[in-house]
Amino acid sequence: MNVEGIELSAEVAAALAQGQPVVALESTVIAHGLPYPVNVETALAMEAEVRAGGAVPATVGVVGGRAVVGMDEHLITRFGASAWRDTPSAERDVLPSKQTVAKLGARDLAAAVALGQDGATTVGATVRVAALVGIEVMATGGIGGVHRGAAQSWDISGDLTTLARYPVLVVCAGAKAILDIPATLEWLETHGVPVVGWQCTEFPAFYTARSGCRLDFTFERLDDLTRMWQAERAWGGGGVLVVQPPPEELPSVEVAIEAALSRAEALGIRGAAVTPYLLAQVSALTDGKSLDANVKLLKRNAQIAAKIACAIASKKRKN
Ligand code: PSU
Ligand code: MN
Repeated sequence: MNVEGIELSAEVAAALAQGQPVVALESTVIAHGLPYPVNVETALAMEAEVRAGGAVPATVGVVGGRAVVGMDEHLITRFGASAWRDTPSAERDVLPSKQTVAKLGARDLAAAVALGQDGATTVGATVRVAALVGIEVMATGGIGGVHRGAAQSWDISGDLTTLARYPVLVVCAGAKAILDIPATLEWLETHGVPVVGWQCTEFPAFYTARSGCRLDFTFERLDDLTRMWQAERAWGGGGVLVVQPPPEELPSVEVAIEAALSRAEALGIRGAAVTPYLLAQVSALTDGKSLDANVKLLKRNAQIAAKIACAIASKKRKN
């Protein structure tokens, strides 16, 4: 599909034209969610997982005012290197670029395009671009959600509203407990976004399999999940959230989360800066243990997303 302002890599364009499976990947996790150089390695490892699963990866970002679908290694490295502020100083000195790359939610895309800017796309922005070009599946680590204290701050991630609006199936490990998970699930229910478990019965809390929130539906077989997706499409629904637990659990992150939240509060951090700040703090406070868990679950989600994309594509070919 040709959309003004969106540039598909040759590989992604060919795959979409031929009805081959494609998995969209976000770039905010690269530029704002993980430190350099782990972010670049992880982004490339996710792409490798998607390929190993038989699908084509499409990392999305805005470059010079054009949304690129299918960023190459050079671009991914440039975005990753922009996270230099979160990077240990020894690494910082040898980075190829010290330019910062903005964090773009779905609502920021048009302005970034008009002003010719660079920006990393959040889950929400990636979903919006994916839907425009006909990519049905996306993988990420955790989605944004309703923040703790949202009753006062009104801080609810644009990821949720975008998911309610655009038809993309997003695979994630739930949401981090820096968020109010029950409130996030209530929001998704109100706005009609199905949340289903891939081989799990509880909504995962990113670092742990358990959040205390039970899911209404569990899928054990790809075929069933594909039929659910097709029904959602046929019946005019929007996005679907597919959750699976992290491959390795990191217990007792709650202390780090509480500390991160109170620091953010004391520093008066607001808006788009809140999530990246909390992510970096939790990582620092857990001695990088959270980083390792984070990388593993990102790769695992990419793996499952590839399988789902392949199942959807092959079902379409049969119809
Ligand atoms: N949660 C994570 N890691 C991340 C993000 C969220 O565990 O990297 C990023 C994603 O890009 C997500 C964005 O879409 O943060 C949400 O930001 P906000 O809460 O400002 O909407
Ligand atoms: Mn927010």
